[in-house]
Amino acid sequence: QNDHFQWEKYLEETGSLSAPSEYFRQSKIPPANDFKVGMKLEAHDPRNTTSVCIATVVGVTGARLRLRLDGSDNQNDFWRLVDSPDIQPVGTCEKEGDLLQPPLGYQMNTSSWPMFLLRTLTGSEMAPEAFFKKEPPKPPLNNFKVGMKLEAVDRKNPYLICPATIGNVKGDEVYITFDGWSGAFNYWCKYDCRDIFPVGWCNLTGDILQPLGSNVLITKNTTKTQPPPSKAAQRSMQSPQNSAIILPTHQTKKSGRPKPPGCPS
Ligand code: MLZ
Repeated sequence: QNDHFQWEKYLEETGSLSAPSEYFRQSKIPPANDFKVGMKLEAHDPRNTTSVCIATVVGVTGARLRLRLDGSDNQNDFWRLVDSPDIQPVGTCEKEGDLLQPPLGYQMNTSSWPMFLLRTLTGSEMAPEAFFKKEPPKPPLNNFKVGMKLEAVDRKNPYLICPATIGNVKGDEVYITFDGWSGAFNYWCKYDCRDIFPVGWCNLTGDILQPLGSNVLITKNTTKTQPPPSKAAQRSMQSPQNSAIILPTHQTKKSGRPKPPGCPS
């Protein structure tokens, strides 16, 4: 855990506040992840959300599962929290009188689907009901403020959870920006969206929090007399352009980490 990003120093250096955990639609104590690779479950097809498919756990990361729909390819894996409403035990669909659907991009002839389904489920390990956790309730209001720090899924690289800042707030929506990265990864989402987490989430779940991008803009409060920290933090959130210095992050300090192609700076 220790070579990953450390919030404490960064919050202090930037004079910023983290968004309180009760602002998020996440459990205060992250849910236990008991799933094992190879287990099967039912999942809503992310590309066709009205259909429920059989999925296999192909990875476990923090409180999340890496899922692959049976009968689909390996290029469309997706990640879900263990308390996501998008996943359920095998048998749920049938109990509700629905039919399991082939995933979008089912590679074989549709007529082979019933037999495929039978084969894929026969002898497989089904994830027990107790592994699926209840989705936490929605916080009643959007309390996020511009400048607050958080951890957020990079939707272009959804396996990544990265240090982020609230860049804007409009009604029920928040604008997620990624620290040290150009705007290419930014997105708007609802304040109760399941892709955003309080500072410390990855540390608690064992997921890996990504390092900052290489363009970290540290904005510091330059007033000579040090006001009490909470106020200072508040102020720098309201007027972040007091003074700006570009600090190299630890990954540039290690020097020579080549930038991946197509990586915006
Ligand atoms: N290899 C990818 C990672 C970018 C991750 C950014 N996260 C905010 C890229 O350079 O495009």
